[in-house]
Amino acid sequence: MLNLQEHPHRRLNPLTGEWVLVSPHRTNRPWQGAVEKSSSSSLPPYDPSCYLCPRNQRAGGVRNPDYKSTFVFENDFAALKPDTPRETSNHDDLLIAEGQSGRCRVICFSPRHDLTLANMTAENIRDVIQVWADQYAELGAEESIRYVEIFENRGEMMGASNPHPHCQVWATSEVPVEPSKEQRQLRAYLQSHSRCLLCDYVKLERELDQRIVIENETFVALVPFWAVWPFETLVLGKNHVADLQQLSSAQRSDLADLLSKLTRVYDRVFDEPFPYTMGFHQRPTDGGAHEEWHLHAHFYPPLLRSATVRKFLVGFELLANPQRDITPELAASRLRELASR
Ligand code: H2U
Ligand code: ZN
Repeated sequence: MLNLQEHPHRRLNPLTGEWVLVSPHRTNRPWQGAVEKSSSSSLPPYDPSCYLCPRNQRAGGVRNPDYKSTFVFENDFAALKPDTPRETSNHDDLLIAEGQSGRCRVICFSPRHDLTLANMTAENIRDVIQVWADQYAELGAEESIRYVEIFENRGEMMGASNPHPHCQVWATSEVPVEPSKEQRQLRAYLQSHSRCLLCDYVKLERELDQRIVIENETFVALVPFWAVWPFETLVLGKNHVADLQQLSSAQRSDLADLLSKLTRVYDRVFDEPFPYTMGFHQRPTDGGAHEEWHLHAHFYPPLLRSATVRKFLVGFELLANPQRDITPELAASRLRELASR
């Protein structure tokens, strides 16, 4: 009998169609690899050298306004530009390229340099959610924008360039790789089952109650059955909502409540600010109805067994498929225990 808490096995991610290898028996192996330095130093509420703090000058010379809550600006080093020619080139079906246009923006969550989602109030997080929804609508309404990706890199380990609470928005003229995979899978499931994959998934997880971390009226945070990162979570609505803009006022408050609780749980895992990349996947803005799309957010934190030991996707993971040792069920029970403190 296959025991998922004991025997090596692989699990299918139905959102991407990709597999992850789970090796529960391996959790006791010794570790003599890299130990990253822990980054907990207390920050001032205002840093005169921070390019995101109010009134300060950014690279390129523009000065930030004296903003009081959130602040959005065009990324001074944007990876995508609105006026790029969208031509394609194809050399013998082997060297294929397509011009990509788009826009990149930065959203500051707060004028306070020393805050994070975990120590902002739920009301302030709600203001941020409002800005996310507005940016999704505004950028998505542009003729050439087919997809809007909102994401936060938190902590030096994840490449955040600055501790000031902020996220990025990249709006692109094509649907990028990860949301494309999800779209294909969501569509195929809708066609074969006549129901939404994520509506069914959240219902099943709530019935089983093995991987749920926290939930409120509208949203659930759970460690997905197919999680790759040790403490990865998926935040999803109990009801079918396709994008941030469609959330009602009460649902936005519930999302703020959930994000506030989840980020606080994360900071308790190693009693240190918990690094992660998080971001939303939502309905493409290409004009399609996209009944298959169900708004959700992924949290991908790299930490493994302490604030200084991280997981790397190398070796077999880079050449074959991702692998994990601690089971998603164990990770969920650890997070759930921290949530109840
Ligand atoms: P990250 O911390 O996730 O790298 O986001 C910060 C972004 O801010 C980054 O994309 C931009 C960088 O290009 N930036 C500016 O737009 N202006 C600046 O003065 C510095 C950084
Ligand atoms: Zn700052």
